[in-house]
Amino acid sequence: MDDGPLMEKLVEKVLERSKRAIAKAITLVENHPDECELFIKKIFPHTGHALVVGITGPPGSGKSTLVNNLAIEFRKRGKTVGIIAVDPTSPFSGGALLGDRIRMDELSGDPDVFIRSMGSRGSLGGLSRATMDAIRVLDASGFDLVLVETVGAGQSEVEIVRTAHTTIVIGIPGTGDAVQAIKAGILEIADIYVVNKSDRPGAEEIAKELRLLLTLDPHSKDEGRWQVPVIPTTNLPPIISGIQKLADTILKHELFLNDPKNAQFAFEQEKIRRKNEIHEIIKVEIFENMLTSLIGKQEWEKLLQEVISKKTDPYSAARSIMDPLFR
Ligand SMILES: Nc1nc2c(ncn2[C@@H]2O[C@H](COP(=O)(O)OP(=O)(O)O)[C@@H](O)[C@H]2O)c(=O)[nH]1
Ligand SMILES: [Mg+2]
Repeated sequence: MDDGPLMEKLVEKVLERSKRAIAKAITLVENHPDECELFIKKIFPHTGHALVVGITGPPGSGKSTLVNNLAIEFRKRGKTVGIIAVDPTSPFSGGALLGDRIRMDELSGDPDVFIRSMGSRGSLGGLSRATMDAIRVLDASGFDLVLVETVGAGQSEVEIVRTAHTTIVIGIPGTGDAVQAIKAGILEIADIYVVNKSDRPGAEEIAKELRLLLTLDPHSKDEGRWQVPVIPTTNLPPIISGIQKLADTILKHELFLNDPKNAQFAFEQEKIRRKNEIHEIIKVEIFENMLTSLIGKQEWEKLLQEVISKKTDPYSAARSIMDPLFR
């Protein structure tokens, strides 16, 4: 695509919330970093209206199913919903039951819902950057909410989740999730904690345990501080419960962020998000472009060999590559 009329047309169509154009734009941000840059430049002034909600948790905890039901709930309330599922291991609703699938079809036929999964095709740091840009595309298209499902696997989901205004962390009974979440620092990123599959035994206990752990944070009672709620949910047809409360809580969190009393807090959060994004862009640039211009393939091989044979150490190797930058 050139940067002329075709790109202009795509921008125009994305702003009109054409599903075809949105799909095309997301493919562009995934696969064509050069054109992506110009495209994002053009849509950027139209962004900043959507509430971005990140949903993270271990594989199989019911993220896709929950996102699905949450989208249905928000549609009932007249909100438009964009969904991005970042799950390299399984596509959207991959392991879901037939019932879920039918409901998902119902969703994807709705002109006010857009669903897209993104894989881990992109190289180092590429997926988080592509995800941030995909969120931006949906934001510019005027979706009220953008729900982003990421599989909880450590650092990467923390990165993606930092793009969200509201972060929902999911755990399920009987897996020691609560303790795990704390160990992995996952609880700290939660604005809302969901205990899903609460049709299973032990849900009430884990919810209680989490509420207790949350009060142990010395800042948890600070004035103007958001109190992280723990919400049990069930998404096992025909039993669907806790979703309305979850939707209410998400909107309550949005009100909290928009409250002038919390303007400073919201501003600091926004600063972290934008800084994180700029870092992400620089990181990708450095790895993909600058690194290849600093060191040739053969030099790489030689250097790696030296580290493997312990002739040199990794720090010195990295320094030797970066040296020209600081001279
Ligand atoms: N028992 C029970 N099963 C659920 C619940 N929510 C989802 N599941 C099932 O858990 C499995 C994994 O769900 P999925 O949404 O694909 O999980 P994800 O990998 O986190 O996206 C599917 O078979 C769902 O039907 C729930 O509340 N209770
Ligand atoms: Mg999933």
